[in-house]
Amino acid sequence: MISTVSVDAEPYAFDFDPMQSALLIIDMQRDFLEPGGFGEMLGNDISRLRCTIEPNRQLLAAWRSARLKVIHTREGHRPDLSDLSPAKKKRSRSQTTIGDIGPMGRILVRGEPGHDIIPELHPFSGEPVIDKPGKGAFFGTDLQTILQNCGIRKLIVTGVTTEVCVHTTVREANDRGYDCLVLEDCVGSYFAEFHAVGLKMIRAQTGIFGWVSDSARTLSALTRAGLC
Ligand code: C5J
Repeated sequence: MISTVSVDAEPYAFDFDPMQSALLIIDMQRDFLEPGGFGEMLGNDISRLRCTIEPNRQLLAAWRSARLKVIHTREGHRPDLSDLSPAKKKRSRSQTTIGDIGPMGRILVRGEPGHDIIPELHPFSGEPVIDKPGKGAFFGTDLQTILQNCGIRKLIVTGVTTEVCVHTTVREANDRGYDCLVLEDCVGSYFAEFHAVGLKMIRAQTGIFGWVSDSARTLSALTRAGLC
């Protein structure tokens, strides 16, 4: 029985008990990542997010084959938009905004094609999917209840975007007592400088928000531990 996996990371090794840890994949949704989606419609360079798909796919395959816990999140709102605050609606100021008809259905509305997770990383049945109305995965969701009930203490965090939903979630997790490892090739931003600084902020001051590593070092730690 493996008790600890040790991942080479910054600012120092991230050690985790695989039975008390979960892979948390943030918002790998079609509207953010796919050609013709809302993200691209706003003029963003989606290749900066799409480069995270393959490392996430490999990590997810290893995680599943080791039978470890995976949790997915999606940012989005109820079809009647009753969980969309006026402030969030106002701040998404482009001509086409949350709830409007976009290239892949109503933008960031649950059940619409663009709100779905990309096929490469689509959840398997039995894997929890957290529908979140905000940037952080803890706000307005039952994520904390699920983590507590499953005995999860540490999170390996991937997804998009580095400085928005990934960062907010890591900060929320940090304040709730969870240790977070963020994998730099598995998180992405439309803005290169925000990605770089976002990661730097996480590992600064001996890991003020957590640890940073990458998929290769994580996979090699799983292999060393005999988990893949
Ligand atoms: C996420 C966003 N998922 N950038 N959303 O980061 O609005």
